[in-house]
Amino acid sequence: MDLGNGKNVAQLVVMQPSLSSGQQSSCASKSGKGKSNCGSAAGQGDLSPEVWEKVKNHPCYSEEAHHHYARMHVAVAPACNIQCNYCNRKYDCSNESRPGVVSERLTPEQAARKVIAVASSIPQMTVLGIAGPGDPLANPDKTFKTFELVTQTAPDIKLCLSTNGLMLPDYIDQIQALNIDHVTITINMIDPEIGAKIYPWIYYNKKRHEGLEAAKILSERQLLGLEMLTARGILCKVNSVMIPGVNDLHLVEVNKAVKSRGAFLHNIMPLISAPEHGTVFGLNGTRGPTAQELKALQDSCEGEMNMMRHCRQCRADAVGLLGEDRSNEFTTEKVMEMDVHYDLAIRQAYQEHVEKQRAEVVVARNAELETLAGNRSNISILIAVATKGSGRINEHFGHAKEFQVYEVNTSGVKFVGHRRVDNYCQGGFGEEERLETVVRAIKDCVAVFMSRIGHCPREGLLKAGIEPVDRFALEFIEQTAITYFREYLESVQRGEIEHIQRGDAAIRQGALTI
Ligand code: CLF
Ligand code: SF4
Repeated sequence: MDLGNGKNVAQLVVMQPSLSSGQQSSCASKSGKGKSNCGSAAGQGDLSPEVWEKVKNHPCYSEEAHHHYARMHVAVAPACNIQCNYCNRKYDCSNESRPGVVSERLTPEQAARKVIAVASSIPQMTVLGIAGPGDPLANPDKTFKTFELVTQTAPDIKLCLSTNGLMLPDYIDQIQALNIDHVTITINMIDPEIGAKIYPWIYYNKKRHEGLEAAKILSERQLLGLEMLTARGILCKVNSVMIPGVNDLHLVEVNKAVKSRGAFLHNIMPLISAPEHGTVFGLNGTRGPTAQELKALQDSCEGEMNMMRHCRQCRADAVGLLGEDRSNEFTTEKVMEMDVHYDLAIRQAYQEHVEKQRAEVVVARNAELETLAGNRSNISILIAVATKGSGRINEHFGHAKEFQVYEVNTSGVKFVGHRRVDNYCQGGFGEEERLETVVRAIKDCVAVFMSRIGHCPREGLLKAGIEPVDRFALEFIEQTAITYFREYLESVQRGEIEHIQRGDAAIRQGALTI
């Protein structure tokens, strides 16, 4: 099938480095393990068909989908109506974005053209989000106009909105009328005393409010907006920034409050804080959480409610799979020069191909899980993985800019987070300093999987007590993580190795560029 740009579906498959030609070609019958889950379980589980349809290829609402499907953001919303102490207006919105200046602000017309250009080139791009760089609902005309224009040309693209929630109750009708099925609200507190430490002021009803009063209004509006959306069947995700010493303990209460109001997913993200960002928290030395502090809080909130653990705190103009950014390929200048041709059939054909690959991952994992049947142990390990996506181990150690972290025990395998690093290999040479940052980021892991690794970093990892594993190159992550765990457990049970509780690891806090 021709894409109109000289490429066909087969060529697009080859263009995606992470999409191998399918070493295993059986099809999944069913996936999922009962409970509706946005953790590692793939498949519909006990979600209704209607909800499954909304989440199945949304990379943020389904952890499993994020290995296969991409999102894009368009930066059409520059203004904001509140001030968060973790935000510097010169940078992207920290609700949804890492601190990095947005390259370009777009008009709705420019944004719509960009979306169509990306959708034509990246057929697994399934979601358009508007997340800043300010607040989308502080810029309602630009936000809704952009969604309207995109829907006219590309009705298959899911629409997604992320807001601080202050103006949300006023726009519920418009959100529903435009079929915006996914709304994220950033809720960092339900107690104004805590809110006053996070928000110095808000601008509401043509007036600036400060301190407790500001936090009270914001909290009431956020919770009201959440209730109104869920009453209409719109899927809501709640983002919370974990700020140690300010709201970390309180977020368990926030979790209960949003769960009781029907939120579908809770995404607790680490505070990104460094003096160079010029934020209040960055300048007053408020630190972000460690990897294990974040995981412990996420674990404690994980009950019936799904916790998101794969958020990349992406920029307001990010394009691509979560964790990658292809926005440089789609600058306004480049988009204007592109011969844009939107073909729904091509996109659907490509996505069918992705679905087959996705099913293979699940079948392989479930078959491997059977080999652990009857084996009960309290041992649980973390494994870091270098991957470019598609659920495979397909990244060279030296090229990895992040490692995905999986927890494995006799109950199964679960994605529990990711760690950003400086890639070890620089122009063909490894850098010792960079290896140290990698080790700091994954030192709570027993092993790290990669497609290839050089001699020096291999030795360095071994010295740090982390086993480098390249024997599973190009194979499925979850399946091989279970294989590795089974072998590890057998070695422990035979007394050949001793299982040692690992230490904590660092979440990278510096300025990020993706
Ligand atoms: Fe964008 Fe947000 Fe929609 Fe996703 S991002 S508006 S829900 S399409 Fe996703 Fe990025 Fe995390 Fe946001 S990884 S920052 S949760
Ligand atoms: Fe910054 Fe977003 Fe907070 Fe507004 S809502 S102050 S843009 S982090």
